[in-house]
Amino acid sequence: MAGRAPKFRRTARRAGPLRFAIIAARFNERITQRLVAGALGALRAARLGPEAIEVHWVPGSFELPQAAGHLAATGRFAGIVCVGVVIRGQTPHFEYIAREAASGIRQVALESGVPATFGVITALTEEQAWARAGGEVGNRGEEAAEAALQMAEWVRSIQNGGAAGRSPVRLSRSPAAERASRGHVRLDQATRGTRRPLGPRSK
Ligand code: DLZ
Repeated sequence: MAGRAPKFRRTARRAGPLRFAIIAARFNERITQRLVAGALGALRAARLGPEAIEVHWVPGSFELPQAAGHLAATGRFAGIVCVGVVIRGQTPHFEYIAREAASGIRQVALESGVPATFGVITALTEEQAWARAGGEVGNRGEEAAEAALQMAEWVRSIQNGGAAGRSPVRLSRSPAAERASRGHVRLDQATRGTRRPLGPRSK
């Protein structure tokens, strides 16, 4: 299935002092480079300068969530764009890596409160991957960066009293995630002592 991400109206947006990270998986690096270029293009089009963008490389897509977790915990980023290329091989390895990358990135976003977006191509062939890395089906890196920009702006708008927030939807973060984002402490420090121990619940 090949879908097109919605185009964002660039003129209506000011990115301000927000900082963004791009995390890129080295596996299938030649294709990933195109995703990084797409993501950088989208962030620069939002008038973010080099000082507001960091690019970090990890070995493979499996490592993307780990790196995203570390970067989110620094409290330095308004959004994190994860890019990688997973191509089906002859074993189910592909499924594990793709699933772990997707669910891990989602988990980081939900637990940290920092938007982390999924710019990972999951393709059956290398040809399909190139088509989604700036070919005829778009650029998943660019799309993920656009999504991170939109989410970061939306998060900022609701934190500023909802001035731009006509939407009735409100995400409530856990007190721990709130402390982590405000005080720049690591989420595991913020949650220390607040978690219910594992095991059967007593009544
Ligand atoms: C091992 C592996 C394989 C087989 N395929 C891919 C792939 O298609 N895309 C990708 O990004 N990474 C792949 N990897 C590497 C894993 O993501 C990971 O780096 C290693 O399993 C080490 O944890």
